[in-house]
Amino acid sequence: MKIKGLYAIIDNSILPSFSNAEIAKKVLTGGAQILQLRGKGLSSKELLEQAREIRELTRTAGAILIVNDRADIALLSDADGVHLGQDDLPISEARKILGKEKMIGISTHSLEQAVKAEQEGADYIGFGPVFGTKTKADAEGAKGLRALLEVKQRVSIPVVAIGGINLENMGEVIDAGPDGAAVISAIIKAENIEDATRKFVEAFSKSRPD
Ligand code: 3NM
Repeated sequence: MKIKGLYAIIDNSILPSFSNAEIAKKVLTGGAQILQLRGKGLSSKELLEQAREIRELTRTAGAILIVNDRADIALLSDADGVHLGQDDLPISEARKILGKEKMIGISTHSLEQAVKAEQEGADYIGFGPVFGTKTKADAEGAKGLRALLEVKQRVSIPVVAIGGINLENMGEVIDAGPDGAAVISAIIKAENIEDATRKFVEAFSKSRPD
């Protein structure tokens, strides 16, 4: 299982007319192979139920499922891993819950954090926000493509670019060399979620045919 290509983040707080499972079905239909369930504001019970439902969908599709923030929910839903923020459980503590088999990713916002995450045993990092974004209320200022390139050159674990990525800027993001690109609003707010997903997946597969 590799973190590579489109990393679709499922968060129906920005599209409440659909459930997270419904959005997951759409992005899977569009060909996404990595999904993260981001359940900010959900109760633990709701998040676990949703994670289990989306686990079944991703298993059938042969896709990776990562749970945002919650190592306990990742374990209980048998997801493939957890994605941590800088203020969540430290990687070493999350590892005690998840063991070596599950993936641990962490959001980073500087070269220092990226290097530290690798030293601490992260399986992959998110880096951003590359561009300005309104999706994350407490996001830092845009870091830009040059910073992304620098991070990619300095760490050997997979780097997933995040923040303000859309179909217009996807090409230049890919040129900066990340292993993956995480997208929320440009997929979930698209008129046709399946089509938008497909275009992101294709943008990667055209530039990185392997
Ligand atoms: N994390 P969109 S930016 C969840 O910088 C998140 O770590 C970020 O949403 C970080 O694709 C971000 O709609 C929001 O810009 C990404």
